[in-house]
Amino acid sequence: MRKKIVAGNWKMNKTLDEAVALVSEVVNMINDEVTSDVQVVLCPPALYLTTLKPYLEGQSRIALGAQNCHEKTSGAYTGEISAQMLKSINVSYVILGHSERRQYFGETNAQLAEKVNSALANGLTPIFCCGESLEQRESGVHLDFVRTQLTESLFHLSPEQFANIVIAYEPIWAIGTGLTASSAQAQEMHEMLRQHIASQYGQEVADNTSILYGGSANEKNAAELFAQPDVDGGLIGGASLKSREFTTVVKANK
Ligand code: 3PY
Repeated sequence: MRKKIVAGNWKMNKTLDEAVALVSEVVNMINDEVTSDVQVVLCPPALYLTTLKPYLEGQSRIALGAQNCHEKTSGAYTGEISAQMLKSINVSYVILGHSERRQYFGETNAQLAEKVNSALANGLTPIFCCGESLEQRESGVHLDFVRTQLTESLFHLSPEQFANIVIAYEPIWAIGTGLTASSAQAQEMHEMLRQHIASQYGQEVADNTSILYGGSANEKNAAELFAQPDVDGGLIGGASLKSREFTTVVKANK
């Protein structure tokens, strides 16, 4: 049985005080209101992870994640953070390959394969992001493009390693634009992704892989997106920055 997951990608937002307040509120609301077995992952800026950790003590349903890591374990990489460092402060998840990292920092499928390796070697669960641009969708190459992202960054893994991967489909045209894929568009892509995983690793591995939808998912559209058979949750941007909205999205993943 695959896990239902709702992860909040805070991106480069919040001061420390605001981050502490948001985590405290989210923990209280989730504990008071969420009855399902959904796994919640909070991904604040890396700078705050150590400070926020104690607020999640004993909260097995709420884990911490980072938004990126470097592919090397240590060394002369000024300004970077490694998977080993994240593990040493007990972070559990790491978002890899968000389209903003691909677009603004030039991350490639090959580099992401190395980041995935480093994350897994250090016991982190990668939330691997994939997704096409509007031009790719309009020219009909979107399914192939996203398939290739998985093939080139993930398909060197063994089935045992792949079992630790979470996928997040985030169409670039729906990120920060207020546009969302329709539930039918999301389902079409997620179904294709699951088939693609099955073709490499077999149906059991594919059926056990959590595939999240991201890209302007919010409290209004989450329930319909999460109701799709191949949508196992969400990677939530703007709506994860407000405790009430985020909790409503988490509650929608029944
Ligand atoms: C969005 O919701 O826009 C995101 O990019 C989530 O990662």
